[in-house]
Amino acid sequence: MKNYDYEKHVKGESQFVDDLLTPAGLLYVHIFTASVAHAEILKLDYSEALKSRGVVDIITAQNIPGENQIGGIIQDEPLLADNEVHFIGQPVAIVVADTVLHAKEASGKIIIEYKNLPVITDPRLAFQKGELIMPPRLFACGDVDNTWSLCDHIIEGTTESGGQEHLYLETQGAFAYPLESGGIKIVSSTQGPTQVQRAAAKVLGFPMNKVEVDVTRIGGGFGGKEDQANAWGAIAALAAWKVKKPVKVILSRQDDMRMTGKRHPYSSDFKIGLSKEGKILAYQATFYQNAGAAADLSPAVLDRTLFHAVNSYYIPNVSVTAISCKTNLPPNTAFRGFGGPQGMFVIEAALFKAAEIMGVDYHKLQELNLMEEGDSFHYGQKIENSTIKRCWDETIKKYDVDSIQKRVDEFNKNNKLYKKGFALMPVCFGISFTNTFMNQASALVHVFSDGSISVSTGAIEMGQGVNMKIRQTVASVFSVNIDRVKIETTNTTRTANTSPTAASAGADMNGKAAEIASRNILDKLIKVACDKLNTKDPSLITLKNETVFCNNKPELSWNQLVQVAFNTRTNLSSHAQYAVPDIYFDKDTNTGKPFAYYAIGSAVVEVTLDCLRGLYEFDSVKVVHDYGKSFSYVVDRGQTEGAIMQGLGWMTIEEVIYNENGKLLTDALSTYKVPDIHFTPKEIKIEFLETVENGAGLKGSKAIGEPPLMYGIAAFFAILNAMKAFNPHKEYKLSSPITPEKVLCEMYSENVTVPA
Ligand code: MTE
Ligand code: LUZ
Ligand code: MOS
Repeated sequence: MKNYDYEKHVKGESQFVDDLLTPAGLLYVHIFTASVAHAEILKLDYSEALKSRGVVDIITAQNIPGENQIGGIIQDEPLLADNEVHFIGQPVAIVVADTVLHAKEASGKIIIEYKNLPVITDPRLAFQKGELIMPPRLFACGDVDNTWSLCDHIIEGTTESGGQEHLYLETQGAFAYPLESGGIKIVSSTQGPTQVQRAAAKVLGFPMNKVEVDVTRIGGGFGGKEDQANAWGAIAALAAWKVKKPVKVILSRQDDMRMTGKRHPYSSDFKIGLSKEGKILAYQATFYQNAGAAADLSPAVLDRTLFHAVNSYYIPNVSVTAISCKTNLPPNTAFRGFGGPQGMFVIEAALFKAAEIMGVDYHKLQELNLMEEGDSFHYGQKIENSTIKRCWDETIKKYDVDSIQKRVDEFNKNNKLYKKGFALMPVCFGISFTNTFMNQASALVHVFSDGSISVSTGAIEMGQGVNMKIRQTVASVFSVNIDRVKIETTNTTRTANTSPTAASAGADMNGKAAEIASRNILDKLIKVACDKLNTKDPSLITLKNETVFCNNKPELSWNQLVQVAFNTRTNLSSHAQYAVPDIYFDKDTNTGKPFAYYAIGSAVVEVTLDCLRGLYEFDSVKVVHDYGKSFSYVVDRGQTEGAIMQGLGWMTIEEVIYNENGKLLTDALSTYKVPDIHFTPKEIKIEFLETVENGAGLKGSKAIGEPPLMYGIAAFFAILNAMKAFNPHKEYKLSSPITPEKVLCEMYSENVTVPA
């Protein structure tokens, strides 16, 4: 099954915010931002800027008619800086002009004076100073304190994991225009139209029904537009309201990189206790999350770190604490995996270190501790229909890990300046928003009198193929050709109170809502067919390949059925809501069943390291993944490959660097390296585990958007293994990303000489 969107992308026909037709008289915005990371604003003078050519208006916090507040979870983030600035790139004033150039020119004439305040960029320092987003969170089970004395091995250590730039191809942006009703319509590049609607309504002091948000598609989000599209939507709306004209704001790539938050960097401490056989008895960790200057989604990201702190392993005694630390950086935000990868990296580092000290293979230690069917996580949820071991065993068998080991050992014996390494990575990722209330979606389906079908849901197409999956779902309910089904733009007037398309649950939840709405209409159509064909037994009526059968005899075409239904005044529209059943979580005890199910799989990654230059190449990434019953093979495969690349990048070459003044040094693609075609592993093999239908997923499938990203974690340990082959006696830092520069510095510190 092809994905229709890919065709449009390749032909350049897909329309992103900056491509859409705009109303006449469009004005443009340039945002004047803070140039220091922490300061009191002593003076803001834009009188000269106002006189600059083409300028229509300049808007500051003082002009906001509603609340100057866009914080989602915690109300701690002004749309425009008021008395203080808290990070470089924080919006201070909105310059509206007839062209982008004129807006930018005027912005340069704004005069601002600051009284500098202390800048904190390090989460541990923020913690010491008591700069927290909220009180620390603790998840625990068993009794860690009384278990250490029973352990044969106790290993402690510290890890670092870096930030990550989303680098969606379409930068952040929106345009807005006043409506006749006095309301505002916003066209936004967002994963969360309802979130943009809510933020804009609050800033304007409007009820939500006066703000309409529409999204055709977005050019990637990766979590970066789950919450952080709100500001630009609200800025466009505020400006459109103030000047009473259509207004567009599109961030340049450099502004986008400077102004928006990224994946949260973490600094973590761990302590792990094992029996002499290698069973993990106790695990303790403290995660210092670098949240940036406001909460944004940090509290939710923090929770997912705690949920996934044990990855796929059974550990009877766990105590994990996470601390959201407030620093003077742009507020960090959702990024594919949403804190899960950060948590998993630490337990993998702990196991890697333990294996090193115990003198056993890292992957043997991983294997020994994998969860068994019916084991519980530290927050109480049992793993049911677990495929953790099956995926792992298949990976070992199918890709012959023993022979990989032999090949790597052999290579390393025969080569001095090149070394190979490999590592495995099991992944178990919970599917559902960890905030239970967010697990709802809705859909509106119309069957038109000519038999064509229109579907509106809360899902945002961001390249992940959700529209394709929903189209397939609706077409299969009606047994019609997929070309009959059109997915409409995502619009808050047609589907209200939606969750952002995130947590990998977009296709599951919106697809199920569309499925329910379609079934409602189908039920009515079957009644119509019964009447028309003079039968009282609806079970005799079946639809197949656009044909209505009665008692297995073809009787009517789809078009005829719809025509009869319309003529008999049958309701051919349905709205349906889907709420994920049987999930709950108690935020006081931190126990419950937060996830509908788990996405599961295993990977093995092989790398070749050039020990003279620090450069590395991935020989292969080989995966066995449980997709449930995949019904969109091309989409699922594409998601897996893309997520793997993003995971590899996060662990290796992508390095977000701020200096001590809070200035982003890696604000362009010349300084921030991302995976490209040359970086791509020479071989990517993906095996779909044959498995049963997953009733909690769409058409028996499993969510796929985020989970494979975490296979990339194996890249870090594969490289570390290659470094160990070069110099077995050195203790390497557990600090990612492990850039080529870091590889060199690590391997050649302490007078290590190149072997002759
Ligand atoms: N794939 C593409 N091409 N572009 C994206 O922005 N975002 C990822 C993933 N795959 C993304 C993507 C993230 S972070 C999530 S949560 C899921 O898609 C969201 O879509 P889904 O819920 O439909 O899987
Ligand atoms: N967003 C969110 C998410 O609000 N809650 C989540 O649990 C989540 N998980 C993954 C990605 N985004
Ligand atoms: Mo994805 S981080 O849930 O948008």
